Amino acid sequence: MKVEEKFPPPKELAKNAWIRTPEIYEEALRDTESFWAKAAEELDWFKPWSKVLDWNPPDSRWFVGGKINVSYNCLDRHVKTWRKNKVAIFWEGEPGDKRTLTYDDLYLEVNQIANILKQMDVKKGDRVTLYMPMVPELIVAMLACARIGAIHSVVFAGFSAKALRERIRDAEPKILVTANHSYRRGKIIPLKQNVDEALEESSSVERVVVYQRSDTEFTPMKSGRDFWWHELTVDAPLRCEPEPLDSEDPLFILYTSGTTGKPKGVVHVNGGYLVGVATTQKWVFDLKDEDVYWCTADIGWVTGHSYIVYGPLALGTTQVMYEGAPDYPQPDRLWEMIERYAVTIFYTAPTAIRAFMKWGEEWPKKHKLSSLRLLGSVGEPINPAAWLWYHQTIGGERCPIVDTWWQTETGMILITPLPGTTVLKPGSATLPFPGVKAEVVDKDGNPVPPDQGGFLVIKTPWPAMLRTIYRDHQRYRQTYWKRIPGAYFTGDGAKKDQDGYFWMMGRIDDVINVSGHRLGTMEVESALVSHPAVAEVAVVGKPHEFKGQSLTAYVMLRGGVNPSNALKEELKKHVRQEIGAIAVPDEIYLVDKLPKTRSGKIMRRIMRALLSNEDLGDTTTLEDPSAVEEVRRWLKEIK
Ligand code: 7RM
Repeated sequence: MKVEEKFPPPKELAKNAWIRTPEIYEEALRDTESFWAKAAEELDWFKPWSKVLDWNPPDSRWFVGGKINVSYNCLDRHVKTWRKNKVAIFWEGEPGDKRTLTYDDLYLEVNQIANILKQMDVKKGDRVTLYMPMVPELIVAMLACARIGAIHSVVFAGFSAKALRERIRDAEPKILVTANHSYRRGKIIPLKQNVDEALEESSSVERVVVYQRSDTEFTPMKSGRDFWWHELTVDAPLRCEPEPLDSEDPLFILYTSGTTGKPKGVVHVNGGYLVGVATTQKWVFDLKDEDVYWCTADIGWVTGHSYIVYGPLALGTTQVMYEGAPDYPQPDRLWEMIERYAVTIFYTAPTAIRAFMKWGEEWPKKHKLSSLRLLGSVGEPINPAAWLWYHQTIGGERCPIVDTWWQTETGMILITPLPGTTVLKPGSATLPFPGVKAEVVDKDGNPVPPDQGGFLVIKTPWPAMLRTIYRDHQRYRQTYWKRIPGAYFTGDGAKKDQDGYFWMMGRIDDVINVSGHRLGTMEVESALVSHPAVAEVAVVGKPHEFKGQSLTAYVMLRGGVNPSNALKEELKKHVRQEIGAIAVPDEIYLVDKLPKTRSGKIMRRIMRALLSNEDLGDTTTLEDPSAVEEVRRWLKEIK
C-alpha cells in the first residue's frame, strides 16, 4: 500500500461552525497564553485566574489564583439547563443488562456519594482509591471526589491484589471504593476478594464502600469496615455544595508504568487538566449536542479518565459505556451497540482494530453502522493496513480517523488531526494540537532533518501536563526534564516527514504496550525475580501481530532448580498474581546465561532491537557492534 495516500477532510465537516481553519495553528503559537485563556473561558469558574501561566521550568502553574470545581463543570452547569434530562450515559453490562442515566441522575448520585465520603471524614486533599468495573458508579465516585476536593486514585480492575496493595501503599487512601464482582467474558471476577487480600496487612484504608454489581454470589463483609453502596445511599443527603478548589489543587493520581519496577503516581490538577481535556474533546472529536459518543477504553487507564469521564461530561455529551469484552457473547457486540444507540463518534485502540480484522468483516457487516461520522484511534501506532480497514469497513469511507497521540502524563491529546481541517495520512498522528510545540530531536536536543528518527519532545508547557509524581518530585524532574535540554521527554521515538507530519515509532525506553495496556518490562522482571526459583531475568517486548507488542521473558534459574514446562506455567501464574493477566509473558525461555556488558548490565536494548528488527542506529545511539554480534549469537542458541 502507498503510505503517501492522503485523505482530505469531507466537505460537510469543513463547513462546520467550530472546525478550525489552518490559521489557528499560527495564531495559537504566536500567543499561546491567550489561546488557552480563551479555551478556559468555556468553563465555569468560581473565581477568575489572575495569570494564565507561571512557568518555572520544569514546574508550571496554570490559571493561577482561579477557583473551579470539576464536578460543577461536569454536572451542575448542565442540570441548570435543558441538559438536565439529557442522557449522559447509555450503559450496558456484559450480560446484557441496560441502564440509561441522565445528567440529573448522575448529579443526584454524585451529591449523595460526596456526602457519604464527607461523613466518612474525607477532607480536601485526602486520597480515595477506586477499584471498580466499568459501571456508572465508578464515574459517580470520581466526580464525588472531585466535588469535595478529595484526590482519586483509580486502579484498573484487571490488576491483581498485590498490584492494588502497592498502589494503596503509595497513595495512602482513607477510603476504598470497589464492587463485589465484575464480569469478563461471562466469568465473574471477584474484585472484593482482591480488595480483602490487598488490605490483609496493615493499611491506611479505614472504610471500604462496596457497590453490589450482582447478588449471584455471597460477598463476605467485614463489620465496621465494609459498607454496601446501596445501603449508604438510602438516607444520604441529596445536596452537597461543590468545593471551590484552586486551579492547581490535585484532581487525581493515576499510576503508570515507567522504566523502573515501581509505577509512578502521575498527578493531575483541577484547572489546567479540565481546560486541556475539554478543549481537545470538543475540537478533536468535533463533539456536538446531538452526537452519541463512545470511547471503548477502560476508565482504569488515562484514556478513560480524560475521554470518558472528564472531557465528555464537561461538554454535556451523550455517551455509550460498556462493561465487558468486545467479543461477548459474539464478536459483533460493539457493532450491535453502535447500531442500537446510533453512535456517531467511535474512539478505540489499534489493538482492538486488529482483533476486529482477525475476527472478520462479516461481523461488522451484519450491522447498520451508517450513524458513524468520525472515528478515533489511541494507545499505540496504528499500522496503515489497520487504518485502511477501519476507514473502509467501519467508517464506510465516509468518516475521518483522528489518530491521537498522548500519554498518561500529558493528560490530554497533544498530536492529532483536527477533523475538517487536516489532510490525513494513514499511519500518521499528523500535527501537534494548536498551542503545542512538539519536535523530533537528537540526544542534545537539536532537531533532526525530515524523515529521520529521533526523540519526540514537547518544547513548551500545556495546561493538562502532569505537575509531579506523587511524593517524588525528584523523579518527575529526572524522568521528564533531564534527558533532553529544555524539553519534556516523552520516551517515544518519532519521525517528521517533509510536510511536518509526525510518525510515531514506539517507545525508546523499557515501557511497552501490550494490547493497548502500558507496562514496564522492569515491573514484569521484578515480579519474576520475586519467585524463589528465579535468579535473574530479562523481559523484552517484541512486535506482535494483534497485540502491538508481546512480552518475552528470558529467565535464569537459581542453582539446583531444574527447568521444566511445569515451572514455566508456574512462573506465568506467579506474574498473574503479582501484577495481573495483562503482564503474563507469551514466551518464557529458561536460559543458563544472559548477555551482559562488561559492567554487568543485561543488554536489553540490543535484545529488543534484534527481536524487533529495529534499526539499531535510528533512535538509539549506535551500539557496540561486537556486543550486537554477541547478542545475535546468544539469541540463535536459544531458538
Ligand atoms: C493515551 C495513552 C502512552 C504511550 C505513548 C506512546 C503510545 C499512545 C499513540 C501512541 C502512537 C498514538 N497513554 N501511544 N497513543 N503511539 N500513536 N496515537 O495511551 O500513558 O497509557 O501510553 O502510548 O508510546 O508514549 S499511556
